[in-house]
Amino acid sequence: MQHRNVRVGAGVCVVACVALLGPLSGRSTRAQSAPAPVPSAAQLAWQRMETNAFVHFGPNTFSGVEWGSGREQPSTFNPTAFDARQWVRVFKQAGLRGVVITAKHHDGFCLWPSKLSTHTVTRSPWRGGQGDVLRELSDACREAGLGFGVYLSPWDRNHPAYGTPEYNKIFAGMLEEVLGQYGPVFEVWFDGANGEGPNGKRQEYDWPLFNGTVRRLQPDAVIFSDAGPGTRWVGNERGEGAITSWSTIDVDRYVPGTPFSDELAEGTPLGRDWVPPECDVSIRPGWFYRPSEDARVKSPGSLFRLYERSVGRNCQLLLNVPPDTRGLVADADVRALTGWRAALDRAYGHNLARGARATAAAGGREAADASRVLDDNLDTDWAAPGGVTRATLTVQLDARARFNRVVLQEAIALGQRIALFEVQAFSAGEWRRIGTGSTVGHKRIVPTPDTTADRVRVVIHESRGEPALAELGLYAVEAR
Ligand code: FUL
Repeated sequence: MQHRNVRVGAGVCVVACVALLGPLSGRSTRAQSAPAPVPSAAQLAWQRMETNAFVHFGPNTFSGVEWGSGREQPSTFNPTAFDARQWVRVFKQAGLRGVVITAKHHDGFCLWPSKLSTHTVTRSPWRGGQGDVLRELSDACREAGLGFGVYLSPWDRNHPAYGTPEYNKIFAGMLEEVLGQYGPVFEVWFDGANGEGPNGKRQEYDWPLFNGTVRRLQPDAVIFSDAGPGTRWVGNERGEGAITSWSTIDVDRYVPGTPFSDELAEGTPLGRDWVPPECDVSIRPGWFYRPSEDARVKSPGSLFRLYERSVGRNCQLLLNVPPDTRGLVADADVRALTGWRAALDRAYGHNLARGARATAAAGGREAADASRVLDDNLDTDWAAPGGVTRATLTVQLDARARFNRVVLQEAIALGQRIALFEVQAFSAGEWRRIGTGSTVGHKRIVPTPDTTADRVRVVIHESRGEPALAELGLYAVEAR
């Protein structure tokens, strides 16, 4: 996603507004008149995947450009040792749960033998023109238990029909090919970029046709575009979510390629539609592999920070790892991913609050079932009693522990509710604030100063409806 953003005045009202205007419950006419949106079962499963691999692969891998012209020879595409199983092995070891591949990038080159284009693998020397990247990758994903997803660029610099109404039917036909023959697809990624410029071809995309085709063939696939409807672009390619991060927007305000992309990171607190943000970012400076960037692969520490600023801010992380000209994940990327996984395991492998005692007070009384936030089960939660939007949840550890991250997870099957909270630790005879936050959502990682305490509490000040927490964790991250 690369847009020339136009800054538009109508930003979203986030927590500052909440704090100024008072509790959300009882204030919002929309909250009163419409039920708050919740994720579909497919979105819920998708959000729990947390980190997935993005794979940019195609003629650009061999030509070294980011945007192919569509005039490149199909013979450009000729990986010498293609092995989708190697990709999947590397991704799985890194903890990534699914793979989204550029089935067709802007150059129009199809990584599967499409009957609707002449710019395809069939015209390449790879596997004697008999190859099908999607077949091999989807098989490898299925064997390894990873999700298989596809990126398709509507913008097509090769197809002769591009710029005519006919193209919409062709693009929908390509979707049918890609979605109909490779088994379940967990995500379909529609790129909003279009660099045609002032004298370029203009194409009015038929989004209802495209989205309808996905729904018909893969009803459980989550559809990505700037505007959703399944997941939305976070509005930057740095891989960073916003500190205030709502899973909701009003879908009808946005289109793919929206000029309002600066609003997408935070979302809309009382938005009508559940469309959580996704952070796409490359492990390298470019989206496609270039040998000259082998020394510029992000370090494990940098990937770790990306994780905390994406997944830890209620976003999905779609990490691009582009295979090289052999058709393999390059050694430098394998090393970075291995180091990243080790860092994540060291930091988040052990919840210091496990086995602790949790109690909650809400609406002036002790509330039951608080232990559910410590049962390591996202399907159980503690919720404040009906009508109560302020609550305090206290965790008593057996012994003092040192930590510097507090991880909260809302029971998002019920919607996203928490809008303002703080975290306190009991030390030197009093409760001290160690962190504050606005939204939580699926996961919120709150960095705190190094703290040693045996009692921690989360004080929820504002919530759109009764707050419901599924999990709470305390973790110690090494200085890096
Ligand atoms: C952008 C594209 O133009 C880039 O090439 C890349 O695919 C990125 C993920 O999205 O819009």
